[in-house]
Amino acid sequence: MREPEELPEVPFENGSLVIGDAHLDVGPGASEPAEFLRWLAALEHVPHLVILGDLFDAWIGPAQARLPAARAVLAGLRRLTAAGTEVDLVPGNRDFLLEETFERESGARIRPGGLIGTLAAQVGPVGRVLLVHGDELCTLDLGYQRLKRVVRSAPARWRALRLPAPAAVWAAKRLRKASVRAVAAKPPAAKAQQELAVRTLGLRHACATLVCGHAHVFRDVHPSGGPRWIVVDAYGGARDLVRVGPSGELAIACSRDLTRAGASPAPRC
Ligand SMILES: [Mn+2]
Repeated sequence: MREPEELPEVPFENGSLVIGDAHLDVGPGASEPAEFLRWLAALEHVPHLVILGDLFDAWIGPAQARLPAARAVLAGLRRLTAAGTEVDLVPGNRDFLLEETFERESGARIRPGGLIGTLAAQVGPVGRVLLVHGDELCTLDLGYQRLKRVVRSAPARWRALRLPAPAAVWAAKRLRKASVRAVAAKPPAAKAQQELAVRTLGLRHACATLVCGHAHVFRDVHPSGGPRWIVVDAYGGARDLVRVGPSGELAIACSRDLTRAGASPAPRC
């Protein structure tokens, strides 16, 4: 799937939720991510759930969907969408190979490049929330942005989606190791998300708020001349959730606090 210039707009109703970076291990031999599945199962009256990418620590293509842990997550999402929750997923740098098999089996929609949530109670840019994974904000990391263009190009995707499962698993591990080595070798400034990129994206899409993940460290700031910029913690962190309120306000929360009493062990936050 190509990343479109124009992003889709979806109504962001009262009670809509945003999470990111769960990094679920759904590889061969992985057990079902029980805590995440319990959390999904406990969601009630949620009109919309947006997952800001890196839901999976790696996704190798359609073969992944046949592994037991992946099937359990697909089934969990399917129960949620069947119960009436719209689920949108922005692919991250770890799971950019998510494709139609995932959509068909989960009922979720993949939104390459992100989407815009529109708040009913607000007009103009104030009523528009830009939702992206967040790796596109690391604009000083030229090597990474170049690699991203090549790896996500149509020919590379075509090859990756047709690899037999063992070859794909092997390739995913190799890529992951190379990426860990490359990331460790970079100075922190080169890996950081850039305010200039936040301002540029906010202006391009006329959005007064940008919500992303990828950095795994919460932030809620208002750069001058730019949109309000929220980075959610990786799923499981203390501030890993954005919830839309009745007047279109965005509240920062913790995913555990939404879980019904008794549905999960003592809350971690
Ligand atoms: Mn990421």
